[in-house]
Amino acid sequence: MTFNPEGHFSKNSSVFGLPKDMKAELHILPSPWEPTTSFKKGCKNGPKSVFEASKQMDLFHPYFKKIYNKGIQWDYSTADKITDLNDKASIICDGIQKNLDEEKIPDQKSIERANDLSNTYNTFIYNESLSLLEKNKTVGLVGGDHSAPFGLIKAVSEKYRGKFSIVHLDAHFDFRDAYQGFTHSHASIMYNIRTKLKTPPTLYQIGLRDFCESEYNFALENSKFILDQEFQKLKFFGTSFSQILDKFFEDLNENIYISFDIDGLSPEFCPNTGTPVPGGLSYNEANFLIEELHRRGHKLIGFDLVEVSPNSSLNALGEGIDEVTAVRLLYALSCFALSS
Ligand SMILES: [Mn+2]
Repeated sequence: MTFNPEGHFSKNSSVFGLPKDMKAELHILPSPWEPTTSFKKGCKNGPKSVFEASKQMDLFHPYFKKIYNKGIQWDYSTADKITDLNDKASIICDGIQKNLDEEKIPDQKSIERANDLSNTYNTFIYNESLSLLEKNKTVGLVGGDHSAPFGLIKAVSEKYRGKFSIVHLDAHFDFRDAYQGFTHSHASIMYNIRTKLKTPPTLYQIGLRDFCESEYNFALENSKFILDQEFQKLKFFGTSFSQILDKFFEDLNENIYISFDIDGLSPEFCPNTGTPVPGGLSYNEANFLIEELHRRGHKLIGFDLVEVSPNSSLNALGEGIDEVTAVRLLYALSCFALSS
């Protein structure tokens, strides 16, 4: 059967309604991983809701056109293995967080066990990513919380020997050293990238508007960043978004990895994410940023989209603004990767 993107997508189709057996240059790893989420849970349901929402989208892209013909595969088997691991780790992490809430000191053994499970998870994602990268596939990851892509970034970093930049969209720096005792917490991903990789990539951060002083000081030494307040102020005084990007990205490496925490956007586009913060980028700005990086000749060598939580009160998944927004960004990122 030939695939007709304007026809009806069968129930059995894969992500974006594409055929399941399609030869694909891009592989997406769905990761329902969120044991260390500290405020609102729910991003473990992100991959499923994004997958469902992807079937309601038209494939023809106004900028990237019909690049989907290069193929996108959704790796179904990954999610099952991660669900098991996430359930085990969550029981331990929830206990630790309950202790902290009651102002009790959590026992060190539990923290060690939680960290061991995070390491097992990271190794699994690292191995999955590495075997795909060795076949010259590009890998994207849909989380889950922001600790989810560490293994992927590590694998990409080894393949490119650190010769790339990470573009990080987020309301938070994610520079916490072991948040709540968890070395691989959702708030520590960029700290771990900068301190645990042999050849860490350069880091460009945008959307930042909720952080502690030590994270800010760490950022001064470890990344190029623009605080959301400064960014909004520049716009109020009439600097265009495109001019802001010109200056911010002037020394960006040709090869880039995009790490997209959905809470980098204004919360109207992600009301159910774990730690929403007022302010941030609009959906149109994020889309423009993705297209603009392609237009400037950058190559997208990997990406993640994390912290997407569906509205749990909706009966059917894939119909809330969180996943409807996320899936369009996922598609733009996928098209960018396929065009690289
Ligand atoms: Mn984050």
